Parts: sequence; C-alpha cells; structure tokens
Amino acid sequence: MTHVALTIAGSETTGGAGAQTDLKTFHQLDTFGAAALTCIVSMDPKDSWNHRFVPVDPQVIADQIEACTAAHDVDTVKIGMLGAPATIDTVAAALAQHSFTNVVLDPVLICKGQEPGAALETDNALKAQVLPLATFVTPNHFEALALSGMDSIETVAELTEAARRIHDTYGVIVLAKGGVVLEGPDAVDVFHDGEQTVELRSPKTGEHRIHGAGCTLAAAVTAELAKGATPLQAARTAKDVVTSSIEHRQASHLPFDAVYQRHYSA
Ligand code: PXL
Repeated sequence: MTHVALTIAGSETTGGAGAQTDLKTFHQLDTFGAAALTCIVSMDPKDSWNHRFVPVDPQVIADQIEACTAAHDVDTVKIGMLGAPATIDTVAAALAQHSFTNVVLDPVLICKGQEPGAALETDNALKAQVLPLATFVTPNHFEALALSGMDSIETVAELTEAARRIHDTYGVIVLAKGGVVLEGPDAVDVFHDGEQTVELRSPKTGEHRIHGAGCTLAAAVTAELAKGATPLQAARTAKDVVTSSIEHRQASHLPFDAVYQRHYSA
C-alpha cells in the first residue's frame, strides 16, 4: 500500500506554495497526500500581492485532523503555515494526542500582510508549543536567526552553528537553509542531527527567491520519511527535489516564479 503523508498547512490558492505545493510534492514522490487546512491565503493583486490571511476555525482544523487520522494510518506529518495562536493551540494538542513518528516543521514565522504584533505572538507560540513536539525542522535564514538567537548568519560555518543551537535547544533534527541569502555560487543547506553535520550543496540557479521552495523541501522530507528513508537520506532527496523544482519553475503574473515539482525523478 502507498504510504500516506499528511500536511497541516495553509492554502496558497495560486498553487505556488502551502498545501497545494505539499500535495504536488507528495504526489511526485509517490506518497498518498492528505491535507488539513489551517488558513486561506489569497494574495491581493490590487495591493502589491500582499497576503490576505484568513484563519480556519480551530474546531474545523481539529475535525480535519480527526478525519485524516481516522481514515489513514498516519505516522508522518508536515506542519506548514499556522499563522494564529488559536491555530497553534489546536495543532499542538493534535500532535500531543497522536504522537506521530515524524513531525516535520517548516517554521513559517512571517506572512506578509499580517499585523506585526500578532505575528510576534504567533512566533512565540510556535516556538513554545509546536517546536518541542517536532522531530525535524527546516528553518530558512531568517527563521534560523530567530530560532537560534544568533545576531547574524553570513557563512556556512555560522549556519552550522545555528543548526547546532536549534538542535541542542529543541532536540530536533535540523535542516537549515542558506538559500540565496548566503553569498557564494551554491545554495547550501546544513543538516544536523546531533551526531552528524552534513552540508548539502547545489549551484544557485539565480539570486531570486522562488515561491514555494521551502514548502517543497519540507514536504519532500516528509514524503521520504513516510516511505521509511533515514532523516539524512530524506534531506538529500529533498534537496534534489527542490533543485529540480526551481529549475523547472513556473512564471506567472506574480512578481516571482513558483516551484514546479513534476520533472523530478530519482
Ligand atoms: O512559502 C511560505 C508559505 C506557506 N504557506 C502558505 C503561504 C506561503 C507563502 O506565501 O501562502 C499558505
């Protein structure tokens, strides 16, 4: 039987990020994708594509997770954008209830268009309630600063230090993403599980961020873990999936391109 991967994430309706991207990635990696939506994001073309963010009612989130976990034997979940303290309470309670084997957290801290005050409260709740229940976390440069408490991360050595600190504080496996922010010809991610530290590199395809790359990475880790890969194998495959999805990116009328997973093959 095909392994199931569940994402608990927001809808990004244009298809470039969020649950839509997670499901495409799960599908491309031959896992049976299920999704519990936490919020609906519709970027506003009349307002520089800023995010219009609508949280899903906490009871409806709980109902979706109940349905997915009753329908399937789920042992691997991905957590994407939560975006509101009440959502975090609900998801944290579900994680505590189910004790999934693998909880992959993409710690999406900031959503354009959210109020800064609300975002801070949300970030603190994510750190206090969800991160301790995660087994694997995939911070980008900004999130690595926030989670490690470091003042700056400019080199791979500093990214590695951030990954170590996040691991030591929260007891999670870390895949920290340098992306286009660190200088140099390669996009470097650092894997750290407390014993091994491994740099994953691929040549940068440009200096622009591609929409949905972070979602794709975490979703690919999730799919691979669901199929039984080790965390390091999952990270290596995920890096390849993201690289392919960026190479085959989709242009649109948005001011940035979006990942497309369809051309990845192992
Ligand atoms: O890429 C981060 C992200 C995750 N989830 C949702 C999003 C975005 C960014 O737009 O809208 C729902």
